[in-house]
Amino acid sequence: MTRESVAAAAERLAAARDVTLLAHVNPDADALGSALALGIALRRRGATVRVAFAEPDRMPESLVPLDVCGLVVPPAEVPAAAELLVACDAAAPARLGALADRLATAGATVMIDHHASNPGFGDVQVLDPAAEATVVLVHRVLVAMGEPLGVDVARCLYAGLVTDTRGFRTAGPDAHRIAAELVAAGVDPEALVRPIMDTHPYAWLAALGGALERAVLEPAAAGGLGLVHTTVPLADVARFRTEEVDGVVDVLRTAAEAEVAAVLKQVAPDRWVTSLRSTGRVDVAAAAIRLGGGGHRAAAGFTCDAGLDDVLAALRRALEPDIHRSVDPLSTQVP
Ligand SMILES: [Mn+2]
Repeated sequence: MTRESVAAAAERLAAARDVTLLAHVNPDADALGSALALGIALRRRGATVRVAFAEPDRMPESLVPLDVCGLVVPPAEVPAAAELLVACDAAAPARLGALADRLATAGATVMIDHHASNPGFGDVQVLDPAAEATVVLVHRVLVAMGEPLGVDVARCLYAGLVTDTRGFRTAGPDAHRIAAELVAAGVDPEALVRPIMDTHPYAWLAALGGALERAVLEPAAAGGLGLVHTTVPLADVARFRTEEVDGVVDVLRTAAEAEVAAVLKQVAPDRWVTSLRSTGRVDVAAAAIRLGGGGHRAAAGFTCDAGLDDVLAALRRALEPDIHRSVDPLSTQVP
């Protein structure tokens, strides 16, 4: 990523009167934190601002406190032709879901993202796979705009930073320096982070216990580095928030015998959204891309329309070193 693209993004944003900021579908703290941090700063400057995402139909409950200005609007309120459209943390246009068509109709588009699988899109592309989170790039843009942070913007940035780095485990020196700046701006890390990362309804504990009980270790998978996988059934996906369901993989990944952890979430009878994690020796983004998904080397995901056994078979093949060149792992995707 170039200094020029950050400067170009800052210039467009500073001059904009009306800005539409989009997060990816099923937005996480990095996507919404990025969009809201920019949105709050731009609103402060007097611009008309809205933040939106195509689905689901409401904000993740734990992230609602970040939207102090009430910037999030339903997708129906996104203009058909936005003046300036900013895509945040979306690895590809398709990650904007039903709002991806707004890229073509917008007066100008800025893309801010840190996914290695991002092919590049938009008029201005702030894309840096070395950045730990998209909020790191948003921070650079805000600095280039000469914007003071303020506690509300700082909280949005911190939320994205702490979650995408799993509590700063994957954060480099720059990200730690940014964190120090955010705390100095007034962020209370424990008060901010606990509701986002460490708070679940009591009923979730039993459901989590079930998911862990169903865990299966396959030591020979992933080229002998090991795969541990489990499922979250439709009833639990429907009953609990993404804050609960998406946390299962963080427990599963602690299995020492497996390099790769996979949680298969049933979102419809024959539709599974799979979260993949690795400790770094296996590139799970490469496996996810083979299965139509994407992500990062150590954290990725894909969606499969198939029965559970077929999804698992496709996953095992996608994780095998070299085999993907001779076997199409998608061949069993649609039964
Ligand atoms: Mn991110």
